[in-house]
Amino acid sequence: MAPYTITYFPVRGRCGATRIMLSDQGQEWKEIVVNFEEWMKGDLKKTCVFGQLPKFQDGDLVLFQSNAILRHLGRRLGAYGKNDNEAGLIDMFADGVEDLRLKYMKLIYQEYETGKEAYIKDLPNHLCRFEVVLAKNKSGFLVGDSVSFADYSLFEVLLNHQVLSPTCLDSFPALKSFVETLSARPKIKAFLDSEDYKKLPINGNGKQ
Ligand code: GTB
Repeated sequence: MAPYTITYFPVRGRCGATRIMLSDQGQEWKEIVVNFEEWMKGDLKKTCVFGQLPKFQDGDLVLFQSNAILRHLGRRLGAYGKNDNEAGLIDMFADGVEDLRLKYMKLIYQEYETGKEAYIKDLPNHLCRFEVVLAKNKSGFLVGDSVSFADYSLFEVLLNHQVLSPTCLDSFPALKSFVETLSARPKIKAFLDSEDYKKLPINGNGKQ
């Protein structure tokens, strides 16, 4: 039986990186899909610690907050660095990815019509931070020489940005290679090619 259960809306959204991570790590999980109508009844919301999804179960452990879920899986599956220093750096990059994700979500959910052009123009100023790190760390990962939860989070946010602006990585060779390399990892490739992945919209409002 799959030890993990994800309860979330029928979107990639805040579970995109978790699903990619679980796939790459050879894990199975169960999905409980909550449609908006069901959510609006309010019964499930009342049981969620912050009144929001995703909810993640690992046996008896129940977690909310997508980044706490990623960190938990990082510890559980050995994708949180080799030592405390690497873990600190991984946290730092994961928080940097979260900053970019929040900007992206603000665009998608609040400013898409009025702000898309300016967002894409400003995007290199954010992507260049990660480009520098990946160009320096020859392993192809953000930290050390193995994949971490921050890599999955960055990878997923970059996939979304390539949909928003297909050429956005053209001036960032290290980021481009990072996306190509992770996309080609056999378990990630199989997941990205799957109907389970393709059938889900990136965001809840249909914008991308
Ligand atoms: N910090 C939290 C985390 O990282 O997990 C943020 C979680 C969050 O924003 N959850 C949103 C939620 O539960 C869904 S993600 N919203 C319902 C509520 O607050 O009552 C974004 C999202 C928006 C809309 C849809 N949709 O319409 O299907 C799906 C996902």
